[in-house]
Amino acid sequence: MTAALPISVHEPAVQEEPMGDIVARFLADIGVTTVFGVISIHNMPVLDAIHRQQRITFVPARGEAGAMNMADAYARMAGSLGVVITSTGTAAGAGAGAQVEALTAGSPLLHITTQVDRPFMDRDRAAIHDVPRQAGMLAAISKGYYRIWEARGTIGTLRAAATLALAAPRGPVSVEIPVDVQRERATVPRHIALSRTAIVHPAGQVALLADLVGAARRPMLWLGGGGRDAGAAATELVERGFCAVTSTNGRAVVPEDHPRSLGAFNMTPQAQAIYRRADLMIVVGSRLRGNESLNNEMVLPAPLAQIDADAGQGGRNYPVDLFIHGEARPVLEELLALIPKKLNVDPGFGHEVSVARASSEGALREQLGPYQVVADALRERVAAGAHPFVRDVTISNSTFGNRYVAIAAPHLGVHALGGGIGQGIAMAVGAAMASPDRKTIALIGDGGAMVNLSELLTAVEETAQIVFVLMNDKAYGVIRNIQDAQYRSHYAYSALRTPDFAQLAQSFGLPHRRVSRVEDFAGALDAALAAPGPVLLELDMTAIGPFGKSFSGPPAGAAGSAM
Ligand SMILES: Cc1ncc(C[n+]2csc(CCOP(=O)(O)OP(=O)(O)O)c2C)c(N)n1
Repeated sequence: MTAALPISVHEPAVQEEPMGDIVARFLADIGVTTVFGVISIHNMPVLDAIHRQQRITFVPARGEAGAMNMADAYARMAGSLGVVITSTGTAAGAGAGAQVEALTAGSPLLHITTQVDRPFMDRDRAAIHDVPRQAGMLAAISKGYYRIWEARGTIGTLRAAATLALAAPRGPVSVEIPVDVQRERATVPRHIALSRTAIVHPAGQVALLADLVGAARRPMLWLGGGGRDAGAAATELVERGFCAVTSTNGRAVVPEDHPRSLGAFNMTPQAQAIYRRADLMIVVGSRLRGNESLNNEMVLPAPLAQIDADAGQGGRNYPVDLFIHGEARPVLEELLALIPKKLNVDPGFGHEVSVARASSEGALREQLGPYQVVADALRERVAAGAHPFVRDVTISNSTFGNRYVAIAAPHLGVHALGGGIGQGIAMAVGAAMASPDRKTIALIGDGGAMVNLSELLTAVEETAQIVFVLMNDKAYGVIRNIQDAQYRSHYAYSALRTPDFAQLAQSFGLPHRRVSRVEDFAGALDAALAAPGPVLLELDMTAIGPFGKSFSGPPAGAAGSAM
């Protein structure tokens, strides 16, 4: 008698699939749940597969710039990979300004764009949608750039791109997929997962930093966006005796209301007096940006130490006594292990910092005039409600939104770090998609709103939980103030025809309320926060009147204005 052979039925490890399906499966397998973009003939194989597979929510934006801003804000809010899919040529170009913002802010973004068919690519043969030097454009605005030449390379290339985007220092990575490659089929592995890369900082360096800390009586931390993951360690350093200050991108790395922190009041005369008193500053993951350091001429404490995940940033903007190439969290954790539980620091310094902070806030309030009421109403609600707070480039944000209105955690603040107006509406949509349980508050201007108005429709279509607070002065207010200050009030090109926002919102199906008296703002804001879906809350600044003191850009260092 012969024993029956066991019959083994098993799935083959690999099977042939259309390339678009491979891309869609890759994204879902690595945990992507939401993708933003605009459909086009050159990306339809991928978007068709995303739709068929039903594992990912695709948010159709009205334009590529908006889609890019949405993916960027989503990534900042979720702390994970943001994904945007565009088409080749004009479409990839339309997203470029917004991708520059993602690059500036170090957002982990995967930009999947396309290319014409391979025989026409890079040859200036006038194929539709072609731009002959697209690769150069993408390389210039990306942390990394890849092209998928053949479908069998899809997984390897996408994995490399996503890993690079997520590795510190994070940033947007672009991948071009020629449309004929998207139509190919290939066999690729079935089980996909991403590995993470980490920087191992050199041994012995943190001990040198600990020596500096041991010798300091008034040590400070300057915390930037690179410190966002190091909140617990940074806050512990503050508890042990450090004082802190943050950049705009590093807001809330230590709690913004901590008595030993200047918050983001980082350039006031009071802050500068504190820097002159401090005897050590450790700069953690910050570029010390021009508009936050008087173009690097603001005097910072000595010695100055710097921790950064980007080796090339070492000493770039300020000469430093010690540079540690590493990631903020492991470096600060090692530092904590090397220093005492209570530092031997000047007991009065924390008090000086509290006074400087209060005095900076008081001076700011003076400048606001009637808008104190608006600033206070937002300040009372944003952190308490853990609302995501998205900010365009406006007078209201450059004065109070970027520092006076506290946020509850670093990821809850999204701001156009590169200074480009018009990104707030789309960023609010991306933030809201990442945070559906909390109402996102977006503080925007009428000038910025006009740039990407169409994305209000995306907000309506997605029932995004957003209150848009629109500061409508019917002008490019910042520009007008600069014209007052530097151009003898010659108002060239700064007046702005804006639509009747009530009518516009009605046609969009977007609830709208106009506030013409500041006293009505807090109540209107509460009603908007309580309403489902997006709401447009317009402040009629022409009725309310001007700020107490005009804001005409951050004070400039010798290199000129930083606006
Ligand atoms: C993309 C881009 N274009 C132009 C500018 C120059 N700019 C800086 S502020 C500003 C005005 C913004 O107007 P608005 O949104 O109404 O805000 P307000 O200044 O009135 O507070 C302009 C045009 C810019 N920063 N970014």
